[in-house]
Amino acid sequence: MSEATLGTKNTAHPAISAWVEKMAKLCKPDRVFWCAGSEAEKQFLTDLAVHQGTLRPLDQKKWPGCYYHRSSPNDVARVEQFTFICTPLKEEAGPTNNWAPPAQMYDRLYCLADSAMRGRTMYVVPYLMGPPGSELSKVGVELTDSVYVVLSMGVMARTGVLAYEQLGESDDFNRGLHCMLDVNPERRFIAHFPQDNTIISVGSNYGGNVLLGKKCLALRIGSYLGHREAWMAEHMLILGVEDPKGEKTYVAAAFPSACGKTNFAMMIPPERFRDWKVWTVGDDIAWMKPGPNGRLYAINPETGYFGVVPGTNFKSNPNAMRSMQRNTFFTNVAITAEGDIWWEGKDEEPPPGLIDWQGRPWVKGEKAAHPNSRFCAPMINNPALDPAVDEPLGVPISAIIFGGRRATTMPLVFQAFNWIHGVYVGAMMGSEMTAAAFGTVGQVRRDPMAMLPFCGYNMGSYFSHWLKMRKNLQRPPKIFHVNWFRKTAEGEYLWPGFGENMRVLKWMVDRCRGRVGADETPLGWMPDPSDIDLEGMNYDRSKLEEALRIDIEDWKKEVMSQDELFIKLHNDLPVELHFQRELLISRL
Ligand code: SAT
Ligand code: MN
Repeated sequence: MSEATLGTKNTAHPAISAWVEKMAKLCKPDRVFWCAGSEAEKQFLTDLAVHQGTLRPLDQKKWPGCYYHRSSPNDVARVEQFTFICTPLKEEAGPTNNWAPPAQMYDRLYCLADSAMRGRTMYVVPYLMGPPGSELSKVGVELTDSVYVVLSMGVMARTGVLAYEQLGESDDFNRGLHCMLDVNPERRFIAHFPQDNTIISVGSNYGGNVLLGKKCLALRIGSYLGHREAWMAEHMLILGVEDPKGEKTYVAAAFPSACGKTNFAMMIPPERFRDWKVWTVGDDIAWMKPGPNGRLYAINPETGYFGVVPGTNFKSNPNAMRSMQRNTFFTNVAITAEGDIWWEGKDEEPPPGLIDWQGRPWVKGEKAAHPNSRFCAPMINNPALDPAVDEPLGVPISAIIFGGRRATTMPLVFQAFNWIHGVYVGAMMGSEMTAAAFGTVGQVRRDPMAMLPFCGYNMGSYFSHWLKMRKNLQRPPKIFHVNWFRKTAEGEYLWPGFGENMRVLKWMVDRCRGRVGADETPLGWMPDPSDIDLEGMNYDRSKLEEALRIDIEDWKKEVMSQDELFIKLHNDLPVELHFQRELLISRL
């Protein structure tokens, strides 16, 4: 393909054509570039980004196909305070979301977008979330004036003309508009219009705010659509555990951000489990729907990993390290003049002449990489990528795992008595604030199902939706809660975590397959400590007993502290959750 034909209009779809025309009229770009998703196009856009200074090639011997990007220092993370759910009624967005009336927000954002692309190019990025041909997959079209976004979308989603094929003549596609503006936090909004299947994001260029297929479509709009269409959009990793006989069991797990979802999704079992294998389906998002045999099936709508870099090394997550070895974009890590990169927690010592994420010579004691610096890597690089990732039906989920970062109270693992109890357990999920985070140390920040920043409608209705889904499942997944982060009074971790989590995962798989017993406790079904395989591990069984201990006094406090969430959501909280709490109190 010659450069002249790159970017030419590539669909006659009436609704797409009309909408792009309308947005182009508003934003007034010098040029509209229609992305087709070809290799030639990717090369052309990469060269352009390098020429513009948006991307910088890394040392291509060491980091083939990898590029460096530095963001504005004020634009390094998601912005919950500027994220809006614009449903016609405030109650539809619920008490956990920022809300604005749709008409008012459209006015405000159209005003900001007016002429915003003068002198710039508007890229039209058609994309597909999910495997081609899957009933669960969704089509989106993102309009953006950022080449970095176009290229990152190419990693994270199936972009290009294949999206048109999935769409056919249907008008059911997500409309996403992204304008960088001057990347100013005062003009930064991430607005969702669920009833129009529309997203408008302005004033940012950070992944979670601008790769509109990810949190915006796959979770916020997705959860709204799932409620309407009887499926589930969840902030969950999906992995497959293969036992020595080759039998695979799939689990989905929800942990709040920064609790090791990517590490768990890419886990390498310890030596004792060398005949076992963990396969990654996804590390962040699961779309799930009842399927054959009354089971819940899940797809990963994404095609890449947008992971936190600091702390990632060949010990903590070898498969993530291999995933980012080529064709990866690194944002806000530290770099050298030779195009090598470094971050806190990398295997090697910092190289000489390091430039920090803000472009200044690095000074020891200062952050070299931003704590939320990211890699954007294609999933096909992952040596443990499950071939079923492209399966249109998805994979059958045997277990759903909830977890948080809790220094106290929460035992290493327990299994909910049933689905309704499990929904209660997921709804009360949370992390304890550490000294580094805002708030009081030890206070629990509730993050129901790890969806607090991502649920695109009323959280109470979202719980009801979870409860209703049970009716469409003859064989619902078992629900578990884990906590890898419990500490002794002296502040020492009771469980080593990382690959050793395989031992707990095996117990859960065995539970799903009816191969191991459990003790009934006030919290749920718990393992007899002797049922957790500790062989080949330099670890004291008394620590495991401590990690599994139920402290009744702590649990009384736990139940009391759930008041805050119950009061916040009381208008729409399903009664089942009240009853579950009462039952827990009576068991305690
Ligand atoms: O910040 S992002 O939403 O892009 C990533 C995450 O928090 O999972
Ligand atoms: Mn996430």
